Amino acid sequence: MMKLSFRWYGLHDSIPLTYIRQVPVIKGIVSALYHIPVGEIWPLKDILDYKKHIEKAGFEWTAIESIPVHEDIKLGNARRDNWIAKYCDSIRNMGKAGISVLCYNFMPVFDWIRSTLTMKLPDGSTCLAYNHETISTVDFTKRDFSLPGWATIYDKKKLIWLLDAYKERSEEDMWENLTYFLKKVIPVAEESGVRMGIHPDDPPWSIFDLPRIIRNEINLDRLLNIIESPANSLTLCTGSLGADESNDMVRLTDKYAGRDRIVFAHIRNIKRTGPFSFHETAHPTACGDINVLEVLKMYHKHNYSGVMRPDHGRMIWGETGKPGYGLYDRSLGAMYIAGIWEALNQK
Ligand code: DNO
Repeated sequence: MMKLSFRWYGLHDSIPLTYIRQVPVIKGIVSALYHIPVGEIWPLKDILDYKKHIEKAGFEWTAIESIPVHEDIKLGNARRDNWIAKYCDSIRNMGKAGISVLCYNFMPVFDWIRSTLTMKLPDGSTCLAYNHETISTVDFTKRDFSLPGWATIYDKKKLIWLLDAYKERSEEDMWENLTYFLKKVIPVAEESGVRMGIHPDDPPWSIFDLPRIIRNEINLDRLLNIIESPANSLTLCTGSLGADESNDMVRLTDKYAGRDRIVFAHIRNIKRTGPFSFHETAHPTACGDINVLEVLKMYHKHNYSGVMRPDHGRMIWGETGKPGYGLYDRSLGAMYIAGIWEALNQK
């Protein structure tokens, strides 16, 4: 049974679990311990308390998204062993708590990035959008450069320091550092009953000259080949990879679900607006360039039993909240996915 889930940002999320409970098809919650600083160990007790809270609301905690990977690990700095040991302890603890899916990413400095968080669509809703020209003109040498609001986890000084550090890292260095990390954490994940699913780079190309490697089929194959283990798997995100036209999401879903190397499915739709530019859309196939129906057929064909969630939605009905993570449009997305899944089950 595929586990349809909903991402929830914890006690500070403006959306309470009781609201998510009213979306009839949602069985699981995807979340993280947001109070633990990047790199530090997730204590078993904190995981168990949070899990209890989620279960009391009537859900299973189906996946952790994410335990962030410390920049020292991605950079291959001397201190990485210390952070990797802590990462391993967090994996052990989640395993002890009975949570078996871990999403993470290996993007340098930035997680997903957009040029605007409030692009207006013709129907009056707003969405996140990415325009490469706008992003390329951000000048980090200017003291007053600005990025969309959420990209402020680092202060400007630290950000510039990090960007400089990555100037000396090539894509091959990133592969080396990822391999080093996986060789240490995957055996621990195996022992702990945890499957890790790397999230692709979003968007799937280089930004600000940073080396980004999880962005196409060749590289996904390379990643999976580093360790042939179910614990070394994918979070397949249709909207991230699909922003690049050459990533055929139907075929890739078929391929990787067929090999049981997807542990977490992110269903998001986007519309490409030019080379290296796109905006996000509502989930249905007709709204964007991702054939969501065919993607779901592939998951169904391979009896996918992992976690799935509607990813980024638009802001509709006047809702305000975390960019991409409002309640309303993601709920519509969940209903759409569940409807298709039910129909596929009838065949
Ligand atoms: C964006 C998300 C990502 C994802 C991380 C996983 O909305 O899909 O932020 O959670 O990249 O580590």
